[in-house]
Amino acid sequence: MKLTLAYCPVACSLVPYILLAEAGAEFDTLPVNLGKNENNTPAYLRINPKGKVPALIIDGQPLTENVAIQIWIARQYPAARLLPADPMEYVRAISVMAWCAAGIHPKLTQQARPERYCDLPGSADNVRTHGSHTLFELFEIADNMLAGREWFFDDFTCADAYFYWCFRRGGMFKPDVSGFKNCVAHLRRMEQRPSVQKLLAYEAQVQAEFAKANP
Ligand SMILES: N[C@@H](CCC(=O)N[C@@H](CS)C(=O)NCC(=O)O)C(=O)O
Repeated sequence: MKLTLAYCPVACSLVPYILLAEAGAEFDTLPVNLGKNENNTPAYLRINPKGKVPALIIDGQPLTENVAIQIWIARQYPAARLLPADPMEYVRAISVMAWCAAGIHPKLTQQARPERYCDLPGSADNVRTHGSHTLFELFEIADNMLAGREWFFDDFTCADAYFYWCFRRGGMFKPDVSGFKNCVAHLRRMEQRPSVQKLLAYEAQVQAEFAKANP
């Protein structure tokens, strides 16, 4: 089976990268420079008409939407146990993933692309500040979920990889997220995983390639 992950550094496409690495899958990547709007080229829009990463191309067939891609990886590589075996825990893990996608991600976009939320001149800072309040409320909820736990469930799952991205991305914006101690500890735990170390090395490599191509 041939797998190609459409990927951009720092973006949420790092989640399936980590999970494919966790599963020991063989895959290659299609680097998409969002900063250069490569996600809206005709060639990329044929892969994902929504103009977003990630997309996982499976034997030539693109699969889009992070939650669906993660479930596909978990089901394709059951030995990696990327989702809980217990049916109730399984859907609870999907609940956390859906929350990352539909609850947290839009608040991160509000920080990164405030002009998509309000294009009144001079409104960007207000949009960001307003959004960061909600983002903090969401991180508070996650901090409580992670209290006294290593992972969201008994073992590492897709939900951990997805929340890792959310919290890491949140930390890249102005609001200081260091007060969310359990989230910070979770992030540090994630950074110990070989899959995340592989991702971080790959991310740095692609960032350097992008910088060289577009100095
Ligand atoms: N609903 C999509 C959202 C993906 C998404 O928004 N990806 C961002 C990167 S984190 C993106 O491609 N942004 C490009 C843009 O919006 O122009 C999913 O969950 O896969």
